Amino acid sequence: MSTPAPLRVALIGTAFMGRAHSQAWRVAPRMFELPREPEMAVIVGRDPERTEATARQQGWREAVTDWRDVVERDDIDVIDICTPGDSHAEIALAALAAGKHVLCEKPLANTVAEAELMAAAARDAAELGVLAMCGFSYRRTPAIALMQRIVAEGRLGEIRHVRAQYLQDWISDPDAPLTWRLDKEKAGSGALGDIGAHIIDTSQWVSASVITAVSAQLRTFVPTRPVLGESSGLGGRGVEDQPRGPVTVDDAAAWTATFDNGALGVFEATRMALGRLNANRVEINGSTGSIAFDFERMNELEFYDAADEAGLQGFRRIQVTEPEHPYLDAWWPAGHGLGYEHTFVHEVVDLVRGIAAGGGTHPTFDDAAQVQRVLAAVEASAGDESRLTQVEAAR
Ligand code: SOE
Repeated sequence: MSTPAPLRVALIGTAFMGRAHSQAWRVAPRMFELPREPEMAVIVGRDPERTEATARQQGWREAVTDWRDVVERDDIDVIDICTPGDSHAEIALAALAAGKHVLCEKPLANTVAEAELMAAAARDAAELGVLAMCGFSYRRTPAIALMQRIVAEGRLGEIRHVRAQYLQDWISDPDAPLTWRLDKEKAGSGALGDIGAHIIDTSQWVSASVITAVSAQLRTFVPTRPVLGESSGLGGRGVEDQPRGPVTVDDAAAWTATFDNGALGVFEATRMALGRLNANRVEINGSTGSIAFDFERMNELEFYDAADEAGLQGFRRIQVTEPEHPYLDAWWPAGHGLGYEHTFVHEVVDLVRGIAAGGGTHPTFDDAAQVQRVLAAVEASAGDESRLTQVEAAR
């Protein structure tokens, strides 16, 4: 029997997501049985020294500085895009046109128009057996995957409420520097697209339903921030002497939503919730049960079953670490727990299996374009003050 051809990967981006994905490509074939062996062929980054260093540290064979030099190479099968949102569409469209499988970080793009072009290109590519997947990595948190399974089994009955929050606090300090994530041109939007996109994706996936309408508000609490430059050193000056530049995205977003299954959604995404570091929470209430998750306790899922005996009812805490739980049979004995990085490992496992099977992976670019349409609707709603009903002043 011939050995299946390796899957040669080029990853674009050396920052947080570049490192998270590097770790995933390295670990996935060590812990899971994969139908094709990923080969960490090339890493791409604009800064040659940093890219060389990342290649050495993370285990990439080659380091190059321009993605255009790799996207059509015959010795590359997969393009993994870990750059800011403003370059996703250009890279993904070029890669799909060259017949490469694509994994693209979230949110899929910076606009609905780009996202829809990407989704159309992905549909065409799928006809030729080329796969495109968007990196909504939290789908691969075992507890969220279990949540999806429990809801799909109908254990919650008719879904009534979807309550989702993604709370961080990393820019609560008004002197936290102006990064690309606070620049609309680069990032598309702020907390909304960065972390709100995750809870939109999770809640639509878990509830097997899409959001059809929203009513929203956005806030930018700190309108200017210190510009620290590439090195981010202050060069002996205090932050108060640094020039400040405009924040052009939201710090926080809140909205209500209508789902096409009739459920009522309440959403909140913020980078200003002091003390909440990565509180990615989803709770769903149905006619026969409820389910709740918080990423700050990522190995647990709470489940309430209205069929439980009277007097013994209550939320049960499931430790999602058993071999019966999604992805867990490849890992540690029950109770030992997984971390954030495992979600990316699972993403790579599912992608490689999908490529070998010729399809079936999710989230597709179509799923991700639907998230993009919700993001756009939230911005449109928040931008239209006439949609806010004023409370009558006291007389
Ligand atoms: C930053 O807010 C961030 O890193 C997001 O960009 C990620 O998608 C999320 O997983 C954690 O927070």
